[in-house]
Amino acid sequence: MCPSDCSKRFGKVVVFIGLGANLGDSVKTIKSARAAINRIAGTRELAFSGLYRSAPMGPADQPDYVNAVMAVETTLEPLALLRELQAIENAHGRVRKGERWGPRTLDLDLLLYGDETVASDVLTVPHPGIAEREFVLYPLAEIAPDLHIPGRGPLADLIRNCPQRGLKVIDHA
Ligand code: A4P
Ligand code: MG
Repeated sequence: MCPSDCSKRFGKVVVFIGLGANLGDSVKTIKSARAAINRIAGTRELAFSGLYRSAPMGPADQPDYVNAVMAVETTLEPLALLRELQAIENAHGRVRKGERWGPRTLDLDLLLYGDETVASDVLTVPHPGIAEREFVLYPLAEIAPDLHIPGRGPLADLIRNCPQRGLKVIDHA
């Protein structure tokens, strides 16, 4: 017989991934990362937001960012998925210089993993910045307006508390 938590262990989980880039051809990189995420075993795209441009959060002496949010369903556990995302970052020329919020060719953040919370040395889910970042909240609302963020509340409430400051849609797939 199936154990009580079998749907979580054997089923698919809906996951939201934040994509960001601000070095090189950022639009091309985001599109290439989307294709690479679709090639992860047991993982399939459900929705992809428009591409948004925004001023950098953090050090100002870096180019504007291109951001998007992608919904997938996956059979992978959170840590296995994080490793896949980091491999895709690396394959797109990501260099980690240790500078907080410094420029990067590609950043893939695991924003939400179903309604689970994860708090370990290497992974925090929901992503700690999810509630304050316009470049996450607005693309998220475009593809999942009714979302509830574990521990933070309805996405619609978070959006109300996060006015748009120069975020621009630049492309729709
Ligand atoms: N990690 C923990 N939780 C997570 C998670 N939910 N998703 C750990 C992904 N990684 C997670 O990440 C550092 C470590 O965080 C990883 O080794 C992983 O184990 P990193 O990608 O190597 O470094 P980082 O991205 O510089 O750090 P951080 O603090 O995650 O930065 P953020 O939050 O990703 O912010 N401005 C605009 N306009 N748009 C942006 O997209 N992005 C950033 C980076 C700064 N400014 C930005 C944007
Ligand atoms: Mg990151």
